[in-house]
Amino acid sequence: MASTKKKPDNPVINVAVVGHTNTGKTSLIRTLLRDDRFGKIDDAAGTTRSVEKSVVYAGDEAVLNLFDTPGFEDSSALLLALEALSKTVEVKSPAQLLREFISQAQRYPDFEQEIKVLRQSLKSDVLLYIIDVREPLLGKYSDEVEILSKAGKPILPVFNFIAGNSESLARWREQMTRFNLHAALEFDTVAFDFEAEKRLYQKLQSLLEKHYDTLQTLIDYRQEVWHNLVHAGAQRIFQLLAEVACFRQEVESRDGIADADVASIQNFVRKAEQRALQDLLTIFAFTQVDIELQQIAVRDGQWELDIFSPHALKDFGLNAGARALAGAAAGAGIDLMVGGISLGAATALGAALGAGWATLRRYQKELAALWRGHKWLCVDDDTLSLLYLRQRQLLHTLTRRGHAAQSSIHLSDRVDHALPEGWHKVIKTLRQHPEWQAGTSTSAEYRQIQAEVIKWLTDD
Ligand SMILES: Nc1nc2c(ncn2[C@@H]2O[C@H](COP(=O)(O)OP(=O)(O)OP(=O)(O)O)[C@@H](O)[C@H]2O)c(=O)[nH]1
Ligand SMILES: [Mg+2]
Repeated sequence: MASTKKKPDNPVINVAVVGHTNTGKTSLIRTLLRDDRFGKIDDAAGTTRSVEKSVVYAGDEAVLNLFDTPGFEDSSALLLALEALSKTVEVKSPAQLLREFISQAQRYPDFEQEIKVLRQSLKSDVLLYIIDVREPLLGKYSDEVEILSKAGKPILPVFNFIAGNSESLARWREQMTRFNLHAALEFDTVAFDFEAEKRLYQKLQSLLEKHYDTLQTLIDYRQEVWHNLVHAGAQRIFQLLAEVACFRQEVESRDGIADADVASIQNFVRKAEQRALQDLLTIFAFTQVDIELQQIAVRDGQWELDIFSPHALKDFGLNAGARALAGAAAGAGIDLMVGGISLGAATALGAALGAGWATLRRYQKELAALWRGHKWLCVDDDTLSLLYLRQRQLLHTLTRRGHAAQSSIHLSDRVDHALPEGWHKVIKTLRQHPEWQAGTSTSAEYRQIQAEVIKWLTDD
C-alpha cells in the first residue's frame, strides 16, 4: 500500500465508498485509481470482505484516501438492532449510537461486515453511496441510507449502471431527494471518461467546502494528465501516418512489379500499425482484460482484421470495389507513384492519356519519368484512410472507458467514418516527402501538418 504523504495544513480527505453489496464499489475505485489490479470484483454478492485503503495523488501529493468497504446485506435487520440498542443505552447523538453498537460488536456476529462499514463511515469525511439503479426501490435501501446518515457525514449518492436505464435513474434520483440528498452523481464505469471523474470531484467540492482548494488541485492535476495522455496518443497516430504515407520504394524492374515487393510493403504496413496499436494500449495502460471488455477487435496484440482485407475497408465505410477500379497499379493496398502523383489515387494517368494534349501536358513530367522508368511503389489512399480511421476509433475507445467494466457496450456503434477536411491534401503532402518518414523532421511544414492531424484527433 502506498504511503500517505501530505502537508499538515492540507489533510488528506477520507472517502468511504459504501453501499449495498454488488453495486460496483470496488469497480468505481479501480476506475478512479486507473488500476485494474485493485481489489476483487465479481458478479457475486459479498466480494469485498474487509476495508481496504487506496490513495489518489495529485503528483506526489496524496489527496484522497479511498476506503473500499464490504457491501450491506441485511440493512433492515441492522436498523432494527440499532433501534433496539437505542432503547437500552443512553446516547447523545446517532453517531454515538453507532459507536456504542460497534463497541458491542461481539454481540452481533451477523453484522460483522456492516460493522466494518459503520466504523469506516465514522472515521471518514464523506461517504460515496453507490447505487445500482437497475434495482427496484426497496425498503432495504432506505434503511441503508437511514443507517449511514447516523454517522453524521455528508453523503454523495452515486448512480451506477446508468447506461440504458434512464427511467429507473429518475426514480432513484427522486428517492434520494426525499432523503435530502440533493447532490448526486451519475457514473458508469463502462463509459467512464475524464469528464465523469471531474464531476465527481466537483460534487465533493460542494460537499466539503474546507477541502475545496485541495480538490481543485486534484482536478487541475488530473486534467493535465488526461490532456497529456490524449495528446501522446494522437501524436503516436500521426507518427504512424507519416511512417506509412511517406514511404516509397523505387521500382527497379522494367517489366512490371514483383509480387515479392508488394508483399514486403504490405508487411511493412502491418508491422507499423501493430507497433502503433501496442504503443497506444501502453500509453493508456490498457490490458488484455480491458481490450476484451471494450470489445476492441484485437487479438494477440494484432487487429483481428488485416488492414488489407476488403472487410476492413467495408467496416469503415470505404468502398472495397473502388480500390480495384481505381486502377491500383500494383496490387491490393499498394499504388504506383510516378513523379509526384500516385496513379490509383488520381486515376490520373489513365484519364490523362485519353484526355488530349492539354491534360497530357499537365502530366508531362510524370509521364516522362514513367517512360524513363522512375517509378515508386507507395501505400494507396484507402489503406492510409483505413489506418487513420482505425487508430482514431481506437483512441476514442481508449479515452472513454472504465477499468472495471465486466460487460461492455459497443463503443464502435458510435463511430463516425468521415475523414477530416483537408485529409487528402495532408496525404498528398506527406507522400511528397519521403525524408519525413523517420518522424524527426524539424521543418515548419512537417510540424504544421503534425499539429493539424493532432488537432483533428483531439478536437472531438
Ligand atoms: N455493466 C456494468 N457493470 C458494472 C459496472 N460497475 C460494476 N459492474 C459490475 O458489477 C459487478 C459487481 O461489481 P463490484 O465492483 O465487485 O461490486 P461491489 O459493490 O464492490 O461488490 P461487493 O464487494 O460484493 O459488495 C461486477 O461484475 C462488475 O463488473 C458498470 O458501471 N456497468
Ligand atoms: Mg467490492
